[in-house]
Amino acid sequence: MRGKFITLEGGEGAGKSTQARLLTSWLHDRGFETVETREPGGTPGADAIRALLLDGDTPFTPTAEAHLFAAARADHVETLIRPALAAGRWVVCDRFVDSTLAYQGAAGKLGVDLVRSINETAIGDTWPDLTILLRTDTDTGTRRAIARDGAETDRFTNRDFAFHRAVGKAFDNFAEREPVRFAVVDGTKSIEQVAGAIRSAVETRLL
Ligand code: Z5A
Repeated sequence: MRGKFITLEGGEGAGKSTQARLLTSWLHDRGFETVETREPGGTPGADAIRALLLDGDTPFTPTAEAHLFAAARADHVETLIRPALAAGRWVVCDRFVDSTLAYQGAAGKLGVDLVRSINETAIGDTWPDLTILLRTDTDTGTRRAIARDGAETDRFTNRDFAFHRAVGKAFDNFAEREPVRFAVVDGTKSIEQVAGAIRSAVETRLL
């Protein structure tokens, strides 16, 4: 039987990596075979593109940037996510296409429709069964990221507050439009409270 595909979305410092780890371990304890992964990245090819996108100084046009995220995603979906699901594994992914729709599409001004069409061949029919949106305000997310990383930033962390607010608003819109795929969780609560809310969403929607 095909496994389930769960993605975690939200702004910077929302707690996605922390919750991806906790959810994967909870699913594993319940007897599911699991794969924990993240975007951009997750395969050697996609990780090489991640380095270009996040760590490198090379400038890209917005359209080129959106295509690079989609190229990394195509490699990730074809070589890791789709085979894992076909083998019955549950895949937990820290960020996926909704991040590109929010960052490059809505906040980056390319537009959600164009970015969606750029991603169509990369994703095919491999859309998430459940997307957990961790809602936090920009201040909380930034404070957490700074407490963790200090002054270290990447190309996206460097954008201004208005950009990050637009990202948050875009995620809210996506969740409103697709209430069956999205579960919205208050990411400002404690790590354990957030983990509990995510487990409830998974139990209600997928088990
Ligand atoms: N990006 C894009 O533009 N387009 C795309 O298509 C994709 C990505 C896929 C990826 O950066 C950047 O790429 C991202 C968007 C862009 N940039 N931004 N902004 P990344 O992979 O390096 O990082 P990130 O995805 O933004 O995640 P993050 O900053 O690492 O945050 P997080 O995973 O959501 O949070 P965390 O690491 O789990 O937690 C952060 C800290 O807070 C940590 O010390 C935790 O212990 C703490 N924490 C977590 N939860 C809590 C709670 N509940 N209470 C208190 N403290 C907490």
